[in-house]
Amino acid sequence: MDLSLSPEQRSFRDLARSFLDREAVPHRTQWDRDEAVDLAIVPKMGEIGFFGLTIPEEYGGLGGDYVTYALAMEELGRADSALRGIVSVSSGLVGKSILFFGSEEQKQEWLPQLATASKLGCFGLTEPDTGSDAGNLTSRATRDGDDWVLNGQKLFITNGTWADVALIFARTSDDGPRGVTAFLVPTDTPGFEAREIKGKLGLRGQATAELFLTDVRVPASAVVGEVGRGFKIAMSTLDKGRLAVAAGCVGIVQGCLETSVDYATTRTQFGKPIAAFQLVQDMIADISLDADAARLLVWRCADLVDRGEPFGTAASKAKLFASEAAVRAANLAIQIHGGSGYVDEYPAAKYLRDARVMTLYEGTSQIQKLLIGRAETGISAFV
Ligand code: COS
Repeated sequence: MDLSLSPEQRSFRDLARSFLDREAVPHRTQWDRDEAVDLAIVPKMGEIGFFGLTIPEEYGGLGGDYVTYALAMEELGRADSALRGIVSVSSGLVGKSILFFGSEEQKQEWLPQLATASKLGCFGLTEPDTGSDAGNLTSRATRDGDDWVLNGQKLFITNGTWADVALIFARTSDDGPRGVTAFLVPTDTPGFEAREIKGKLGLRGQATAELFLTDVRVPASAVVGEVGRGFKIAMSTLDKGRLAVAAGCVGIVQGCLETSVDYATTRTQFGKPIAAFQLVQDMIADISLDADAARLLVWRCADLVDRGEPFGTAASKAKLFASEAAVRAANLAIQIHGGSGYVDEYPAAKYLRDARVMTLYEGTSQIQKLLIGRAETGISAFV
């Protein structure tokens, strides 16, 4: 499905697809089994422009638009969501926080490295006791002379053990969300420790970690934006993050469609391809419809971002619909593949395992519904 894409947007999408079909698709099953992608692909993805797509040229990026970003995230989701996560956390959540809220010095130091993937970032918001209720996080930053000293724990942090820099959200006063501040912490700072979480259902090729901060000392220049404004940084960055997750989910739905059509048109039962059975076409039609609907919600949101319009609710709708659609599509893809869908020789099982977290992270489906409900009614169900 193409809708008013420019030649440049099509050409980046085609470049992304051919790169990923060559460099990622043949290896994704093994990476999934090994619980680690081959990190040699990361600088290659940096060269193609995945990490620098929406970073301005003056900071080493391509200065591209968000529709192109959505196309790139879709291709990553179709190929391997573990790779999509590495890009959207490092360049999306961390890079965008620095770009929109950081000092000139922070931009000069970190953006060229994040844009080319010579350095990776991780986003330290979630804690063991605060997931959805991010505004009540308990990690602390205490002023000590010109420095800040950070203590606390973070959980489920994508890129945690691979990152060179962590964007850590910590409490600088007891004022709920208004007492949270964002800090850029190089991960080789004494007292910073990352431990990988093993045994995940999906996204197994991606490093997910627990972070421990014990008397981590950073200078005042590590503060991103203003003291006490960290929650706003997290929330507005997550709005764009939700767009990236949604676009990745479109890629999962598209991948499920392609593998299902391929399987159903070649697998024969009762003397004909199973695609000739109406009940199989019913499932393929559902996946195809979800692909189009999710993609249109994603493109609508990306277009709003490109035009400088408010897009938070559109991002919640895209993320909610696309993530639920990805789970539905992967489940149907397994049904179409029968027993073959249950083993990793075909991609359907990995699509389902990877899709499952998409309705959880960067705001659960329930949080997205409450954000949409608040936007429609003007009444907050959070208080
Ligand atoms: N952009 C900019 N600012 C925002 C914002 C956004 N999208 N959302 C909230 N804010 C601001 C508010 O305007 C408010 O600012 P003031 O202090 O100036 O009034 C401040 O943040 C606190 O807002 P509030 O207390 O109303 O919080 P919300 O109700 O907006 O947020 C939810 C509550 C549950 C929606 C929020 O905590 C959330 O999104 N939780 C999910 C977190 C999440 O996605 N975690 C997964 C992370 S995986 S990396």
